[in-house]
Amino acid sequence: MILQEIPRISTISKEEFIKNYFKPQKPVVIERFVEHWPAFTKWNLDYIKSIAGDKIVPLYDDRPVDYRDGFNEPHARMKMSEYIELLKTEPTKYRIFLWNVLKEIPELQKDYSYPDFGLKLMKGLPMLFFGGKHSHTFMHYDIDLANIFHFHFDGRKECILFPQTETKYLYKVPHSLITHEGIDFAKPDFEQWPGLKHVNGYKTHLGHGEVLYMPEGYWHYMKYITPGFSISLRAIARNPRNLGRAFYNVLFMRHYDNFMRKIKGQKWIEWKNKRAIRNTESIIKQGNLNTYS
Ligand SMILES: O=C(O)CCC(=O)C(=O)O
Repeated sequence: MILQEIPRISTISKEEFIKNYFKPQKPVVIERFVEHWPAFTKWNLDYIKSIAGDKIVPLYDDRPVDYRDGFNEPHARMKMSEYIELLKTEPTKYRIFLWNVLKEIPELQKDYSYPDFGLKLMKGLPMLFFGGKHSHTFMHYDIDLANIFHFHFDGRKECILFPQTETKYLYKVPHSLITHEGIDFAKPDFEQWPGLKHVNGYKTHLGHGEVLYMPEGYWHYMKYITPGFSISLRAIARNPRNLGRAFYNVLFMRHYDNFMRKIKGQKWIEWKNKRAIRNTESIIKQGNLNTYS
């Protein structure tokens, strides 16, 4: 597995962004892009607690997928004030995932603006993510294969990314957007998951006020080094193939997966996990691969 550092720049014009990162579909971290946003000085966990402490929030942990859970269904709920106290006092696996700012804390809109990167951002979908020390996401990509601008606040977060070209080595679970849930991408076991020896990706650590650009359909794994939160702004996929896959995922794939969970139960999840292993193993058997570690 090769993980090259994602390039970092202080700030960028839209012309440079389009030429150097959007067109070649390469990730980048922009370190000082939001220093003029009120959010840069205001946004921390205490501030969120003071304006949204009474909200009941949906929480996700890293438990294996269970057929009884619907697609993206939360594992627990808690008052935001209790959740933030938990984040600040002890490591917790609970994360908030895809929480719509406009609907849930509209007041936060005063603190940021939609940057002009030369792409049309989807203004109705600014999403918030929170996590406690050491909590992490599955390695996944987003259902709409969008271009994602991920702004981080009040903490440090490790990010590992792979382009879609690496999917064949990643033990992708069919009819889903995740890799096999047994893999720990922070410390991969190459004996158990030999496909990962051949994979070529990117890594970075995001700090307060930094923005990570993730190109269309990029796989991403995020691990919170310290408690913190992020907001993602997104622009629709431009590559017609990615756009087609986005429509397929939204209109067909997730409903088919839910339907199969209902009729086949846990056997469906087990079959998908086995299939993920079989697919990558057959790529390895075909040979002629780069080996990085
Ligand atoms: O940071 C997280 O908790 C997940 C972020 C994510 O998956 C996204 O921005 O699409």
